[in-house]
Amino acid sequence: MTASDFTPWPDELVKSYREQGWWQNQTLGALLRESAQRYGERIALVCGTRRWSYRELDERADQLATGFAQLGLRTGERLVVQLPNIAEFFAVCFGCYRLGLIPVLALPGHRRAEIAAFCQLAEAAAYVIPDRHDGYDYRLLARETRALAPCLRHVIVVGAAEEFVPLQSLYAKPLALPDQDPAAVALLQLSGGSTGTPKLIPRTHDDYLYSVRTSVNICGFDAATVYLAALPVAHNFPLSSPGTLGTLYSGGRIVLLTRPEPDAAFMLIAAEAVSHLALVPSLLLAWLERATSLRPPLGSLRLVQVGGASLAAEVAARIGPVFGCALQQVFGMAEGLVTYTRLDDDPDAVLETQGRPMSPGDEIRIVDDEDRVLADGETGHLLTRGPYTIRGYWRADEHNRKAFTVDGFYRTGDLVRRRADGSLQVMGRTKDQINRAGEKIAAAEVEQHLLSHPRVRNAALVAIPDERLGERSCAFVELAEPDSDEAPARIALGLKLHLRDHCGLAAHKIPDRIEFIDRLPLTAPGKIAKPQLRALALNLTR
Ligand code: J2J
Repeated sequence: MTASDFTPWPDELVKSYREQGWWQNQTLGALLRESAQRYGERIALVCGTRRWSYRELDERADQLATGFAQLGLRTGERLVVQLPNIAEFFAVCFGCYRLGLIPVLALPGHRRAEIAAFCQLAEAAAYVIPDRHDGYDYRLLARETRALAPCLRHVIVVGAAEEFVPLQSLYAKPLALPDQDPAAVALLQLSGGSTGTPKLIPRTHDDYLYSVRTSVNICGFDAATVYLAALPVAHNFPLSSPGTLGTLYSGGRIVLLTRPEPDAAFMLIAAEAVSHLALVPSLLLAWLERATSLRPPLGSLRLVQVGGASLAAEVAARIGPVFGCALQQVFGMAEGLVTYTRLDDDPDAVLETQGRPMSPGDEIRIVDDEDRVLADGETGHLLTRGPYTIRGYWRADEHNRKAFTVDGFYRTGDLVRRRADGSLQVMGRTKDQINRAGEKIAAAEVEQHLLSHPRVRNAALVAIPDERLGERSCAFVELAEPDSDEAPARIALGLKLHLRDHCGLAAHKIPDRIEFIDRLPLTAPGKIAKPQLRALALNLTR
């Protein structure tokens, strides 16, 4: 790895994080080994009709690590892993950790544009996919990606592999593997992003495990926890806050939900006696509505965590009466910082705030536009650093100079205020992003793709508030030849197809609405006036 792959914490902080026992010199591979020794035959994973014990998951990880090595993959190399909520996700990831391969955690919804970019940026040596999922054939995507990313030496398929390598063939008789370095990068998370190119987030074993263990303590996970993984398992929230890793650390059981439909979820909750789950607000809303009419038996539920996007207090207040369990608000980011409301907080704090940072090592600065620290109660930019917040994105030196202060604080792009009790409230954001049902869309990325269409002279993407999704996207487009006879709806459809088929963008990034405009409004320095466009979009939908 080169220096800019990963920006280390300063030496004196590393020393202090170790002295305080925050970083414990353990790898993710070792965490599973320890849990397997402790919990052996207990069930770790439920995936459809399959049940894997801790011992079985541990063995599969060793077998795959060996299989990966025999395929010629080497410690420090990257694999783009794009798997849905299936047991193999865990076998593959732990196989990677054991060999020191670095998984790039892509989401099932990503398509050619995203996957090719991840492969190129990470110089990935392999790409792991399911054969099909949710009606989509990932082998087609693999063929397209291969042509764009010559660094890929292998495509590994869960299921029918066709010309690729079947994952099944990689479960090899385990050979002894060298111990991995806990200070090394364990995995690459995806950033929500606000620029035209995706950013990868290097998380080390030390820092990630610290966040998992601390989350476990705050959220009360233990060996009796049955965690329903309803969100995509690769996402930072269900992976580490405390999520599936927290469950495996605690000796609990992970129940995998392949698609987050409420009816299937309610059946699984009842059948497996699920106690904990994590949702984004849009899913929560859909589940609450369905549960209100269906009245499913949800007596096993103890805690529903909600995060990833703003949760309205009225919606939050319905969780207790409808689900019969407690709520925890979670404000987090794949870059690091996670805040939680505590299980013993006043109801007011739980309903109205996004909680407090999980670690005493989290430093929070709320500042004005000139980086001057603001008083409690004032809304400002949230900056943070600490024992599990990255100091730099993967291979992004130039962007890092903007995204981090010189003293290493990460500029989150979120606007927050702090109450006297220390709880944070998320008030908005400054990053040019759309938070659609918890999925982050970088406006610049979609705008660039729109601009690649010959009919588009200029384009801007903004968020419109949406009752169900939280936000949806609206693209304002200036046409090169605005006087065409073609119906606007047809041109809009053409642009959407261009984004999907020509650019290969994930479905959630295709604008929900496209509006044509003669001239995009500009600010004095000549930048597109997005606040004006947001107001315009709001008016159009009224
Ligand atoms: C408002 N905005 C929120 C919240 C995140 C736990 C929980 C969530 C994420 C996550 C995560 C919010 N209210 N409660 O990684 O471990 C917005 C903010 C934030 C961005 C990060 C975790 N919770 N957000 O959502 O990397 O804008 O992580 O900066 O996907 O989501 O997005 P992401």
